[in-house]
Amino acid sequence: MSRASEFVVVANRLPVDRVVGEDGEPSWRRSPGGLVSAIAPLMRRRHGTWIGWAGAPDERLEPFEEDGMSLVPVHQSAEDIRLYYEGFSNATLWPLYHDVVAPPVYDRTMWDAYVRVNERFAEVTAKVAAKDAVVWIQDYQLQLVPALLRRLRPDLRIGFFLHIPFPPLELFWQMPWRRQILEGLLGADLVGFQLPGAAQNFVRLCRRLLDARTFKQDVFWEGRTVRARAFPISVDADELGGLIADPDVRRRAAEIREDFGDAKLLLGVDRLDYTKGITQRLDAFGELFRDGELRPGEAAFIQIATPSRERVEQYQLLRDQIEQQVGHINGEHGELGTTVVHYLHTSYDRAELAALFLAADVMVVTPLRDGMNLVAKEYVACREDLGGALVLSEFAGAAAELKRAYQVNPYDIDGLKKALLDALRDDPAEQSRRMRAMRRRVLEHDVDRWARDFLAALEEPTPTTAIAREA
Ligand code: ADQ
Repeated sequence: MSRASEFVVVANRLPVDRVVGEDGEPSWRRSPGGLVSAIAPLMRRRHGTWIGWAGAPDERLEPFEEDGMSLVPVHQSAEDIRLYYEGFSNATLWPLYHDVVAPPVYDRTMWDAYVRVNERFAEVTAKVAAKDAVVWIQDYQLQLVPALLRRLRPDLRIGFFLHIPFPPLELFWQMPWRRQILEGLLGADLVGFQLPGAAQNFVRLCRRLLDARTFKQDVFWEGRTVRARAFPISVDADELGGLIADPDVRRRAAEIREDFGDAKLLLGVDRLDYTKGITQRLDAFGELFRDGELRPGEAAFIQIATPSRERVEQYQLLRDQIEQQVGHINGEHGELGTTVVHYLHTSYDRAELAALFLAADVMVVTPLRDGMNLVAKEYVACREDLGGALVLSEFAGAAAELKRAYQVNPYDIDGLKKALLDALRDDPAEQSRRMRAMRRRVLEHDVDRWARDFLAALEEPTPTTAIAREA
C-alpha cells in the first residue's frame, strides 16, 4: 500500500483510462472531464490519493503513480459490476433519483452487492488515509462509505458529494433500504448536493425517517453536526478557453459549418441515457418539418450520443427507440442529399466537441431530470463570440444558474417546438445579450471554484453544539 495520504478522493472509477499504444503496450491516460481536471492540481499540491476501480473486472492491481497522482485501485469482480454497478447503482438508484423516469429495480441480491462493494471501498480508504486526513467521497455508487469509514476511522474529516439529484421524500420513501442509505450519508461531516432543493430533501428525510433533530440545513446525528449544502458543479473554463483558441479547432468548426451550407445547425450532445430527453427533442424537431415550420436544407440536427451502460436493459431499449425515431424522421422529412437528423452513436474527443459547440446555432439540452448538466455550461463557456443560443430544460440543475437560456419543459412538445423556433429566429442582438449573461455566470463559477468551495466548507470546523450532543 502507498504511504498515508492527507487528502483522499474516493470515486467509483479511477481518474485514468487504459490506452494501448502503437507498440501494443498498455498505459494510462488521464480521463477527460472537469472533475478530474479540477481535482488533479489539488491532489498534486496535497500529495493526495485517489481510490477507485481501474475499469477491468476481476483485475487486482497494485497502487501506482500517474500524472502526479497516487492511485489506489479497488478490485471489482464481474459479478460486482453486474450487481453493484449495473444493478443497484444504475438500475435502482439512478432511476429512483431521477424522478422514476424509468421503473427502479428493487432486488435484494443487488443491494447485498452494493453493501459489499461499499465496505471494500471503506476498508481500502481506512488503510490509505493519514491521521486526521480529509476524505472526499463522490457520488451515488458510494453512499454507504461515509458511515462505514467513520466506524473504522473516526478521526477523519469526511465529505460526500452527490452528482445526481436527490429525490423528494415521496419518491425516496419507496426505497426498501431507505434507512441504511440515509444513515450511510450521515457518516459524513458535509454532504454536498448540486442544488439547495436537494439538500432540503435530504434534511427533511432525516427528520421524517430517522427522527433526527435538524436546524435549517444541519442534521444532528450521533453527537455530531452533519451539514447539507449545495455546491453547483461547473466546467473547466480554462481548458475550454484553450480549445476554442486553437486554430485547428476553429478550422474544424468552419469546416462543419461549410458542410451544412446555409442550414441552421441544432446540436445535442449526451450520454445515451433515458434521463436526457433525447426522444422528446427529436419529436419536437421532426414535428416542425411536418407542420411546415422548417424545410429540409433550412435546419439540421446533429445528435451525438456516447454509448453508456450498454448492458442495462433500459439503455438497450432506448438505443433501439432512438435509431427507429431517427430513421422515421429522415424517412418522412429528408430529401435526396439532405438528411435532417444526423445521429452519431459515439464518443468524441474534446477538440471535436469544442468545434461542434462553435459551429452550432442552437444547443439543445432537454433532460427530464439532471443533477446539473455540464454540456449546457460547456457550450456557454465555448461561445466567446456571444453567438448561438441555448435551449435548456427546466429540470436540469443548470437551469437555476442559466436563467437567460430558452428554458423549456421537455414533456411539453409544443413548448419545446416554440423554444426551438425562438432560438432559431430571435434577433442576434437579443441572443448575444442572453449569451453574455450566461457566460458571466459560468466563467465566474467554474469547476475550480466548485472544488475549492466544497473543500473550504469541509475543512471549516463544525462546532459541536449542545443540540448535537443531545442528539
Ligand atoms: P452526466 O450524466 O454524464 O454527469 P453531464 O453533466 O452532461 O452528464 O456530463 C457529461 C460529460 O460527458 C460532459 O463533459 C460532456 O461533454 C461529455 N460528453 C457527453 N457526450 C459526449 C460525447 N458524445 N462525446 C464526448 N463527450 C461527451 C453526471 C450528472 C450530471 C452532472 C455531472 C457532473 O448526471 O447532472 O452535471 O455528473 O456532476
